[in-house]
Order: sequence, then structure tokens, then C-alpha cells
Amino acid sequence: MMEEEGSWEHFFAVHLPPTDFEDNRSLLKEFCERHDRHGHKIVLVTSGGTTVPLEHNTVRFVDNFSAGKRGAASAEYFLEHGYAVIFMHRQKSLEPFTRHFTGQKLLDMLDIQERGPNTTITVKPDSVDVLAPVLLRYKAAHSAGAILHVAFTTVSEYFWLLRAACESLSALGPRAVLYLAAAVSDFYVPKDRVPTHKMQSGSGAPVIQLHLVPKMLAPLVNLWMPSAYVVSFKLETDENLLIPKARAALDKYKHKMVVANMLQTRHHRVVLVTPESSQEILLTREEVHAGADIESPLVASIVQLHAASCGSDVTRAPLA
Ligand code: 9Z3
Repeated sequence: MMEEEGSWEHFFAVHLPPTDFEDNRSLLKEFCERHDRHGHKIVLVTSGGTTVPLEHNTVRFVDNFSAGKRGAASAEYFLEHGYAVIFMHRQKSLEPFTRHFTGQKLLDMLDIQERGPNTTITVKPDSVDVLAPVLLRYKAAHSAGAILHVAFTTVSEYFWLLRAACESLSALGPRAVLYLAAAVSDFYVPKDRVPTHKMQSGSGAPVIQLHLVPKMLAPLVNLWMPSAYVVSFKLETDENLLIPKARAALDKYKHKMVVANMLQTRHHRVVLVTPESSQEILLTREEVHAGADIESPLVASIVQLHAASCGSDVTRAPLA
């Protein structure tokens, strides 16, 4: 059967799976089966922006804006609430735990002493209080096998991984949460229109026509994960469009929640839009200044709504 151009089936037929796909697929399968056996809840957190390559041997690409803070911070809070976490992120975007020490912060926390042949590296006394709580949570999550990292770069790698994660997660039924915070391109250049080699300026100004990416939320909600708690994110830059677009997405895909946020205020204001209600979460100026994460109350609200939607008997054994 020939898939209709522009459909999700056609997208998967035309775009080959990424090279490390089978390895990631087995990791996802093993992770989901292990946590399913223990009756744990699992959340798939997607994070960071996808790229759209303009050349097969890629020198240029179109990128979607996202630092990955929303996803990385949220993964930490889901772990605190006892969820196992699949952290599906853009290569080199922020990651849970290490996000606290970007740039030179980690090296600035260390002292080094060289005495003859012996070198000693220590954490500066005033940095121990900063490093210790993060390090403890990091070690606990990793030694419990509670977090799995899988990485994507392009929009097609993102879709292949997303579908594979759903395939393994679907066995959990209502115990699975999808938290789709990645900034996924709405546009792409179909594979057969992408030149093999770097575009040459000598050939004149290129005309690049972007095509619409198929809406994967439709098969995801209807076919791949019909009983999961699916939360998507809506990013806008025009306040007037924000809530109407979030509501329109809920009406169209019939999932559980859209978290609406504006590019400019995303780290201190989000609106949780559900079919029944809409709830705003705001951080005060003081909270922002003190370094509070809006993801803490955001994830707490979602965890509560998830528990209510799937019944309190769903988790047989919370993650230690
Ligand atoms: C979001 O809206 C995220 O909250 C942000 C987080 C990307 C704004 P940062 O990573 O930012 O902390 O810098 N993600 C979803 C963005 C998106 O592409 N949504 C699509 C849309 O709005 C549909 S799912 O149409």
C-alpha cells in the first residue's frame, strides 16, 4: 500500500531509522519491562529542540529553540515523586542534575593541590552544600536504575525514538505519562529534496521550501498510547493565541493536558489546560530570584492529576 504524502505513515516509510536505533530500542524495552514488573509509574520526558537538516552531509540546519531546562528540571521532580524517567533529549541540551553546573561552575567548585608527585583535588568547603544535595539525588537515581537517557538531533530521529518509546511504554497502560516538552519542528524538508552536499553560494541564493511535518500526536494518542496520561506543551509568542491554541489542541487530539507557555515568560508562568479547567502557575519575582524552578509545582500538579485519573491503586510499589 502506498502511504499518502504528508501522513505519519509516509514520514516513517521515507525516513530511515537512525543508526543507533536498535540499541536504543532494546534499552527502552529493557527499562520499561523492568519497571513494569515492579508496578512503577514511568514518565517519558522529551526535551530540547529538533533540527531539520538542509543538506544530507549537514553543514546547515534549521533549529527549534529550547535550552532543555523545562525537560531536565522536570525529570528531576518526577524522580522525586517516585516515577521512573525516560529522558529523551536533544544531544548536548541540558540534562537532569548536570544542569546545575553548566559552564565553568563545576571547575570553580574544585581546589587542586600539587605536592611533588601527588595531586589532590577537593571540593571547596563552601561548595559542598551546593554540590552534595544534587550529587546525592543523582547517585540515588542512577543506582536505582530509575533514569534512562536517549538522545536525538533531527526531527526524524525524534519521531523514531518517540514511537519506539511508546511501543515499550504501552504495556504500562494508565501508569505511563508522556510529558512532551521538546520543541519539535512543524516544518521540514522532505528527504528527496535535501541536497547531498553542502550548498554552494556560487550557485546563487537558495530557495528552501519547508513542508508541514505530520501531526504525530494523532497516532500517538489514538493508536500507540490510548490509555496513557499524555501532556503536550504549547509554545507561543503572541499571548492572544496561547489559550485558544492550547484548547484547540486538546479538542483535536483528546489527550489529557496542554501546558501553555509564552517564550518570554516560560520560566515563571505556565497554564495547565485540561478539558475541565485551566490552572495558572506563577512564580513571584522573589522566587525567581532565589532560583526556584517552576517545574516543581508544575510536576506536582501533573502527578496529582495523573494519580486521580488512574486511581490510587495503580502503583503497587513506589520506587525506592
Ligand atoms: C515547550 O513549550 C517548552 O516549555 C519550552 C521550554 C521549549 C518552551 P526551555 O527548554 O523551554 O526550558 O528553554 N515545549 C513545546 C514546544 C513546541 O514545539 N510545541 C508545539 C507547539 O507549540 C506543539 S507540541 O505547537
